[in-house]
Amino acid sequence: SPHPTTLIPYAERIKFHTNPTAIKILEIMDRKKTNLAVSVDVTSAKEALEVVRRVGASVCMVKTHCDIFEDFTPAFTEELLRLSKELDFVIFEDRKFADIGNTVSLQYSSGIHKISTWSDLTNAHSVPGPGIIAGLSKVGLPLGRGLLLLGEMSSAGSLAVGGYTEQTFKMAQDAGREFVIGFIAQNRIDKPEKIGEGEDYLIMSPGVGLSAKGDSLGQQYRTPRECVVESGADVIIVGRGIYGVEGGEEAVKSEAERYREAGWKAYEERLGR
Ligand code: BMP
Repeated sequence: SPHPTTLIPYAERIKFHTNPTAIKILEIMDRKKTNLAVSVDVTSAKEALEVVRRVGASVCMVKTHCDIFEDFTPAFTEELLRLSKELDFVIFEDRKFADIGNTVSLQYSSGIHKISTWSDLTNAHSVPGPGIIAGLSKVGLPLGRGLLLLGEMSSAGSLAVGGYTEQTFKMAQDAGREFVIGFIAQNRIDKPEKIGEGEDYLIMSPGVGLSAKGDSLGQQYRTPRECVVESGADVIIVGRGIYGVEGGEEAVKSEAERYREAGWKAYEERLGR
């Protein structure tokens, strides 16, 4: 039987959250009719902004790896922030923090990237234990930011399975939902028997492709329908499937729309509409 959370429309899940970023994501998804996040993993910040201008209207979220950009400057984040307001999306820096609390608090707030100053959402591995959540929360919570834990990964041979995944879920649950708003995962790792009434988590799944099955480096793709209907994901994350499409700027824009439509159609199917 389907996971109870997956039977509730995005807009009706807003009331289960206090974190401003979680609320903003659900509001945008409902308003723009999109559960699509685009990952702009290009090495030029200038090019990344061009992709964002093309796809921004189709997505609820833009995901970055800011350490990939050869030309990263504060001007990039200023423009990304401006676009996030103009085109109505949330910014997710996919930093995958993985160190002790003190170190991650510095990595989050400082250095060249100052991630906490511009990114609504970021994520962390559970490997170091709950101190990683405390360290990031110290910086991010006063700014209204949100955090996802990596409960599972899309790549072949991932060690984030079984007991690791279960304990990651428990770590998030123990931390409370003020700051940890959900998971990067391939399934609903918030098992119905483990959650209470109104305990709502956002499950975001990367490894999504409508044509390719994977790449040569372990990535594995599923379709939007497999993610949203069969596995109950709330957000689908697409990178190369969108920005890597051949045919130039217009093709990137229409591919984003194609994924948005596929993701939304799957969402409506799971609601029984
Ligand atoms: P692509 O759709 O091009 O394969 O990109 C997937 C994106 O999602 C990459 O930015 C990658 O870092 C990220 N990702 C992933 O692929 N699998 C995971 O389990 C977690 C991720 O963050």
